[in-house]
Amino acid sequence: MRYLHSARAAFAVLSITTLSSSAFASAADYEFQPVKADVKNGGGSQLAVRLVHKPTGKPVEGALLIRTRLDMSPDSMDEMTAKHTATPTAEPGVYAFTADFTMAGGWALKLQAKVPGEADTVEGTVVFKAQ
Ligand SMILES: [Cu+2]
Repeated sequence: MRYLHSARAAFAVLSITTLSSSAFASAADYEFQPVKADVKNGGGSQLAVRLVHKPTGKPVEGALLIRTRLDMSPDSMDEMTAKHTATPTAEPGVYAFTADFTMAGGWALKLQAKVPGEADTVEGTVVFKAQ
């Protein structure tokens, strides 16, 4: 009975490993890129990222951004965050934000998104320079 239990546990671990490695491969096909890495410092600054499907090079429309964070980790200030809100854009595959920067320097926009036809969450980090 004990043997049976551990065998089942081993099988479960194996299944999870297989599942996550194949899932990682497909979510890794997507990349967030800066539209323009240099942005204006201060309040009401505009920033935008393009989501690209790397194998085809095509912009990805209709992604649902489930979590975003804008912080100064590129300048070793991980705890320094900036308020930002999503801004509508007409350009396909482009996701724009209005941000209130409080300091000049490097800012990382960290994104988690659900992409149509992709089961796994797509993650990315885009670095901007506010000046
Ligand atoms: Cu700072």
